Amino acid sequence: MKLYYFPGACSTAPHIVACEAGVPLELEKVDLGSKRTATGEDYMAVNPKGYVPALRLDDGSVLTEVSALIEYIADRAPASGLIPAAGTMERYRMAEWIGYIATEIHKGFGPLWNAKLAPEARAAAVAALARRLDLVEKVLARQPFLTGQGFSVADAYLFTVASWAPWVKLDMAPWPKLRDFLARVAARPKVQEALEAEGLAE
Ligand SMILES: N[C@@H](CCC(=O)N[C@@H](CS)C(=O)NCC(=O)O)C(=O)O
Repeated sequence: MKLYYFPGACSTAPHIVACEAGVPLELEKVDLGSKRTATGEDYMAVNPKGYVPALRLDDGSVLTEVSALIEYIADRAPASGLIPAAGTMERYRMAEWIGYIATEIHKGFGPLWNAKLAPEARAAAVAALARRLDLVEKVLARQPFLTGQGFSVADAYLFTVASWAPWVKLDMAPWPKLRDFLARVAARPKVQEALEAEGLAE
């Protein structure tokens, strides 16, 4: 399988899941401006949506959307415990978190990447995102990971998007448990492996 990625973008979530699951991945970096890949492929032909991530499967087909990729990769290694079995209530709880992270937190960061955003619009975007992070903070106050005691695909996704805070100048002081979570996840050897492969390790 080949993951089309950009360092530190949301494509890092499926990359972390693959490292944690022990699922081998080939990596191909995408220039999001020119829409060309490192080997010169036309990325729009790979993924007409034009954004990362995309996963080229072994049969040549392409799967897109972070939420689909993290489930697909984790399901290749069920013994890793990164995702509950399909059809169980635990799996729907995981889907609940993945949906929340994708639509409320990942996309909640979106406006903050716009350096030309008017101050009032930025304040409104920060306030909306803060409400979403407040809920995460409450959960992480009672358990180390989103779904309980073990690291899961949802944690890989949350780690990836919440790590954008310094890039968009979001002050994380209101969420100390989330900050602890980020440090705890960053210290995981397989997370370091993914970050190093993307040229992001500290
Ligand atoms: N709904 C998509 C969103 C993907 C997304 O936002 N990708 C960003 C990086 S985190 C991107 O590639 N942006 C560049 C662009 O849209 O041209 C998913 O979940 O995969």
